Amino acid sequence: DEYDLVITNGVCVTAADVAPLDIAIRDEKIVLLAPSGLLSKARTKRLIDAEGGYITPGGVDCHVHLQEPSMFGKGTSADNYETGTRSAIAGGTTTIIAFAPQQKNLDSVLTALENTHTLARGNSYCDYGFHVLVANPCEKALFEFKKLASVEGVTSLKIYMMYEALQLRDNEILSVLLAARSNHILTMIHAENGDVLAWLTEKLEAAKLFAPKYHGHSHAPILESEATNRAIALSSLVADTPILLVHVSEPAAALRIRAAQTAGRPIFAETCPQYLFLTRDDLDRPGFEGAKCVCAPPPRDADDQNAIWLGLQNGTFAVLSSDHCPFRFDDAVTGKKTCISDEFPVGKFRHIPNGLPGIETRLPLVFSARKLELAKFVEVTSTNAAKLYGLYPRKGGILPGVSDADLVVWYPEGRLGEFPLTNDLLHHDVDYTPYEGRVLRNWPRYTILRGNVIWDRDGGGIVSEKTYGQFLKRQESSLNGIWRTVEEDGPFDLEKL
Ligand code: DUC
Ligand code: ZN
Ligand code: ZN
Repeated sequence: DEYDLVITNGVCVTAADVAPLDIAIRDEKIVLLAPSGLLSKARTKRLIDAEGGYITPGGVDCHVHLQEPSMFGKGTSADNYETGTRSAIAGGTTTIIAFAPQQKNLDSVLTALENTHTLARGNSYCDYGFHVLVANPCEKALFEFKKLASVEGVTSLKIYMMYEALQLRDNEILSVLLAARSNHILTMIHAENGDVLAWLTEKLEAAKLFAPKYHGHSHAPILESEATNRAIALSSLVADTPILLVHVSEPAAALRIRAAQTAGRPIFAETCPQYLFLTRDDLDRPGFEGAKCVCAPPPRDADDQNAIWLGLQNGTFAVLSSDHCPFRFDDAVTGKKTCISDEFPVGKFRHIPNGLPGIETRLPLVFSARKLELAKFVEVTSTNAAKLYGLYPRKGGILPGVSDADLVVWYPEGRLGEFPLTNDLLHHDVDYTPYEGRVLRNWPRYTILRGNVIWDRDGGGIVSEKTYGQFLKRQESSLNGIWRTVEEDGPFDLEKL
């Protein structure tokens, strides 16, 4: 009855409680919680003294793009499974859910999934699951949803309402929603109006407005609020099938989501650090540097940031994910952020790949900002993500006998003082962070995955292997019993419309 690991003198934070507790771990699981100090003399292979620091469940980052083809067809996103998950664990994230992208010219989502398994297998420092990205909802692909959920453990998918290469029309969205509904698959939606984007982009270019900051103009807030409203309406037509609006950036969309939630509808939402820490001014950095902050939706205004913080505090947003989707600023390969070329000597905003690195900085930035109660911080960065995507209580909690021993031990508050975030602290394969110079106050001291220390900041950094991460087959979503309420509504019925 020796333990594998005991953590003593820490303050445990869950989505429900903050309490000084010792934690005992055996066979990859949390097996016992005890009053603080009680286990400091227990028989154990390894003892960690948290010295009064906080201990949180390992981060669950449920929106991650690794080694994905760029949305504009050239090159791929910068991090592969090895470098992306290395970066994840150094920032306290022990589980990711990444995308298995289907292209329009592929009629199978199972093939897309198998291709992505090949990229990830044996290459992941953290545990991982997949969402499929559905770009071609043909009959065959929709038929495969059943196997996806019941055999493959993939219980969520993402669709886009923009990007030529990925955009679905409303009729296609309805077909996806219906097939997802009958298989209890959660549909994530990138809600921006692609046609309005194309129109605005043409207008801006006609006026010779090419600089990175015009990316922000082309993605006006109305694109997002309109598409969000439409997505919610389409879900209602298909008997209120649950949807999740990803990366919500602006208050009109958040208000629409909040209203649907208040009406009891199964509408869920996510936001990301870029909408809390960047503004449109960051798109207007000198030279071409604004490209470093080009993502979709784009960073908005300071007032909008406040509305997004509020939406986290009041529960409008169930989850805070990274949307890690990096492209190198300057690099020989295609897909770089500096899209200046012989062909486009001024580097037009429409060619800047959309997406930012953020898998490693998500937890330290938000933890250091001190704008969320600690329990809320854990809820939106770990527990709710696990519940929403069918991983709870194995992930996202610290239930003895049930939860994997996935933990972050933070430094005692004040130990690190205030220090600037710089890209050379990070472990991704990206030549910049959009948050260069931001003030941090803490960082994961140890990251523990299934009872093994995998990140030891003062003792070697990454102290694990890229073969340690395991694929996670997921159950259907359990957040707020979302599929229970759908059952009560009965099946989709044309006669009811
Ligand atoms: N949407 C994402 O979810 N990630 C990166 C780019 C995008 O548009
Ligand atoms: Zn998106
Ligand atoms: Zn994304």
